[in-house]
Amino acid sequence: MSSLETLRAALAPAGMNLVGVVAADTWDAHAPAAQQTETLLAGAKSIVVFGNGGGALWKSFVADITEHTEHLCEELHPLDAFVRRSVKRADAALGEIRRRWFYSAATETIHLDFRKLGWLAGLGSRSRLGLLIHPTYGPWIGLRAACFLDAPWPSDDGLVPDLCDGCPAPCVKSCPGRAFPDGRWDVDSCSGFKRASDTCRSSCAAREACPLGREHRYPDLAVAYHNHRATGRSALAASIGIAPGADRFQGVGPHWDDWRKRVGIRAKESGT
Ligand code: B12
Ligand code: SF4
Ligand code: SF4
Repeated sequence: MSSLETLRAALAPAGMNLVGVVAADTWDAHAPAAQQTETLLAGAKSIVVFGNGGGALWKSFVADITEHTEHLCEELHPLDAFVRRSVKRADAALGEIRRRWFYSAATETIHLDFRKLGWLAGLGSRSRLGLLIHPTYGPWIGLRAACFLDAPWPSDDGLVPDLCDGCPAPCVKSCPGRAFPDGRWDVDSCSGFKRASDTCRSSCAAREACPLGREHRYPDLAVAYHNHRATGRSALAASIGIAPGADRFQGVGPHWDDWRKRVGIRAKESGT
């Protein structure tokens, strides 16, 4: 088995079932200097990108926190921590290859543009929703980790064609927050609405309206967890029998505005 296959097999049980490879030159041609391979891992030849399609990651995560309740109670961002532990375990598959891992968590100090990375890795197309959407899983995918490697792994052929092409855009019509002022998702309109109203607390009507990958929608608890960290997290804790008060981070809110400040939103549109 190649190192890629071994790594893929090691991360699949954690629910990271989407894998794509980008050639270093391709990434460098699309990335700002601070995110190019020369800066992040000089000599890197390829980048492998891991994501999750549908509820597989959530299922593995819930199994893990059910068995080890401290993985929920003691972590500020338990799902991100689960991803990191899973990657650390799988990393041995890379043997002596020089590499550097990056994560998509909002608390990272280096924010790779994971949607762009996923797109270049052939994991989906850009969408009106602002999310990368996948031919099978639609908007129900997450991008989790990427590894810059000093190894020329074969990259995936071609980009996924525009999956919004020809769609009557129910996402736009169903958004109560008018967050698509020019027909595409706008972060300020969306976060402004979320600040002013609780309507989108447990789910995003625009994401729910996309016809692609409906059967792969995340479980309700996962949707709630991603949409509102405080209420979603308490519902998750209750569902696995964690007593109220046992979770050190119960009540931690969604931090939308904090995250945006941290990553210096908005980066200039690259047009790619
Ligand atoms: C900060 C952050 C936020 C902030 C700000 C969002 C934003 N627009 O940047 C807030 C808190 C508001 C937020 C909200 C959400 N986020 Co968010 N967020 C991030 C984070 C941590 C950093 C994003 C970043 O660096 N932004 C700075 C620059 C890059 O942003 P930008 O200028 O808006 O981005 C433009 C470029 O990407 C450019 N672009 C250039 N080339 C290409 C190519 C493609 C294919 C695409 C799509 C875009 C693109 O167009 C973009 C849009 O104008 C990323 C993880 C990561 N490291 O990428 C997750 C991430 C983007 N978020 C994600 C998700 C799922 C969400 C939410 C749905 C939350 C939820 N409930 O689950 C919402 C709604 C997002 C939406 N509709 O786009 C996913 C997206 C997965 C996917 N399928 O695309 C990511 C990748 C995290 C993950 N674990 O998968 N998020
Ligand atoms: S979270 Fe609400 S306001 Fe934002 S895009 Fe979704 S439906 Fe619209
Ligand atoms: S509903 Fe249609 S336009 Fe909107 S994101 Fe899905 S495919 Fe694209």
